[in-house]
Amino acid sequence: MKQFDTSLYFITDSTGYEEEEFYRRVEAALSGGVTIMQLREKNKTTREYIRLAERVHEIAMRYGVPLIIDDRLDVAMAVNAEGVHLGQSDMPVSTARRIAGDSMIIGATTKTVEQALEAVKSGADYLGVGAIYPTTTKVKTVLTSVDTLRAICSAVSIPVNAIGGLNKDNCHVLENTGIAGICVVSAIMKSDDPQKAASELKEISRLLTKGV
Ligand code: TZP
Ligand code: MG
Repeated sequence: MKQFDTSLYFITDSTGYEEEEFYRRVEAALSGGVTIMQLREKNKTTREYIRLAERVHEIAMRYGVPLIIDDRLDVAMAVNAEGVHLGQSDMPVSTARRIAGDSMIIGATTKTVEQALEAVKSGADYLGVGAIYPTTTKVKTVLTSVDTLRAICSAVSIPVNAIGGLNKDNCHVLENTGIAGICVVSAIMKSDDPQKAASELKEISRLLTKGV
C-alpha cells in the first residue's frame, strides 16, 4: 500500500527566482514540515524540466518527502519521482496508471463530483479541488465552491486536498469539509520565511484535518 501524507502539500513555482534561491526556498519549505511536494513548471523544455526535477528530487529525498511532477508522466518516470499530478487536459489517469504501474502516486485535479468519481475509477490516489479562492499563481482555473469541495470529499474515499489562494488567514472555510490537506504555492514559495510559513500552515492543516 502506498503511504503518503497530503496534509501540507507544497507546489513549487520557480518563476522569478535564480536557481540557487529556488532550491534554498524549496529546502526551507521542506525543513518547515511540508509532507508532500509537487514540482510545477510551465515554461521549461523537457530537458530543463528533467534537470530541475532531478535536483529537486535529491533535496526532497533527504527529507523523506515524496515528489510529484505536474503534468508530465515522462518526467516523473525519468527521475524516479514518487508521483505525477494530472489535470483534466493532461494524460488520462487510466492511461498513466497503465503505463506507470501501481507504485506511482497519481493525483488528479477535479472540480465536480462526477470528475472526482471518474478519477477514482481510473486509479487516482488523491484529488486536488479548487480554486477555493482567486489565486495570483499563473493557472487556468475557475473557482470551486466549498459546498462542491465538501460534496467531493463525501463522495470519494481517497484523500482530497483543497487548493487555490489558501493562506494562514483564510483556511478556516475548510473546516469540516473532510479534506485531507491543503495545497499551497505562493503562501510558502513567496513568503519572506518559507520555513516558518510551512510550519504555520502545517499546524493549521493539522487542526483542519483532525479526525479525517
Ligand atoms: N490549481 C488551482 S489554483 C492553483 C492551481 C495550480 C494555484 C494555487 O496557487 P496559490 O499561490 O496557492 O494560490
Ligand atoms: Mg496540469
